[in-house]
Amino acid sequence: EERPEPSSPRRVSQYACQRRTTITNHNKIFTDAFEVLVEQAEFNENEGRCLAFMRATSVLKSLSGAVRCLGDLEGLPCLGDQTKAVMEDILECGKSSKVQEILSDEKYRALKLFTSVFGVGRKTAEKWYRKGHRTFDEVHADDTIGLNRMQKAGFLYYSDILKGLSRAEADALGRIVENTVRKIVPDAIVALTGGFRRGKECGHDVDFIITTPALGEHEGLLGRVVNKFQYQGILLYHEHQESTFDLTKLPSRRFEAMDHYEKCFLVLKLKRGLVEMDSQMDDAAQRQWRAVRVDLVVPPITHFAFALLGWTGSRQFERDLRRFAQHERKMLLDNHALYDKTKKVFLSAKTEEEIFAQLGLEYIPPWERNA
Ligand code: DCP
Ligand code: MG
Repeated sequence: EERPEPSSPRRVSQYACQRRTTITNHNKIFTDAFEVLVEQAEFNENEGRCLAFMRATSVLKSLSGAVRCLGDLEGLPCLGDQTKAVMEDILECGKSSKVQEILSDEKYRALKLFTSVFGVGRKTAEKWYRKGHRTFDEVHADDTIGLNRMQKAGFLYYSDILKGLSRAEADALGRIVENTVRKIVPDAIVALTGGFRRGKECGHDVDFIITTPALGEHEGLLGRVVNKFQYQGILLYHEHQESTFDLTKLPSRRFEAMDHYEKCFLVLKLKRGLVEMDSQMDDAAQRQWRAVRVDLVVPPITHFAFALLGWTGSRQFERDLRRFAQHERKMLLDNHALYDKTKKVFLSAKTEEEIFAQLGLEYIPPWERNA
């Protein structure tokens, strides 16, 4: 197997799943700017532009040093004229005029604000903007707008949720989730996934995959876990989605489609004192708890590795795993399964390592998937 020299940027793969990307980003000045452009393209439903800037962002995150001039980009994939023009601006003036323009754009600012609410997606934000709203006060004052349960919780716990969680808080939650689950099924598996599994220091939520070694024992588990949270007085909000899992279905081509496992989107009370108190005490900090977002996903044990791989992310790493599978291997991959289109068979796997091996990819550990 060919293994590119770490110092040579000339053999960087166009696929994020063939690059090693730690949380250390030497090119934040560029990737922060690109992330604004990605978001703007998303709001405008410009898929091509969105993808171009996402891929460029991801390539820059994988580099072992800062880009100091456009010449440093020679040989790197996914960096087209548009991305280079933005980078040139930043190299010359310290910032991009295009990005500055977007950051002060009225529509961008309103959509960015609205989508920062848990339960408010691009479409809802757009609807509110079209009604002429620019602030939360205007949204709340409009009685033609009906908020769903999730959005109500989103506004109720807005500042707590926006603040996200630290590593220490995620670990404290992990202990709570694990203790609760193990009271029901003593040998249950509770695996931290998402950004914290990749080694991130903070995140917008904590994601867990829960399953049981005995097939079938996972059924009904999630409902009982949520009941226990309620009983403990820490359940602030939950949306339970039943499994729509179908073993005969082929892996979905569409990345953004949610998977079919039983899952629960939660807002839980995290008691203070489990982790260090904040030094500055604002209103919310006077309380003895704060609201945090938690996602629990429950696949059957037979599909644990696929669920874990799919939920570990990053989003770009997942996108490129699927793209690699399809274009380089004629295989379909999603959070449930891997299907070989040539042999017309499902390829099973017990571990992430096995999935990488089935794809003919060098194994990339979670902390190097921050693409
Ligand atoms: N995921 C997915 N399909 C979706 C949503 C998420 O495959 N429709 C995967 C990719 C994500 C992971 O799940 O990396 C966790 O999703 P999060 O939104 O929680 O993202 P992160 O945990 O990576 O970041 P953070 O929570 O810090 O924002
Ligand atoms: Mg997460």
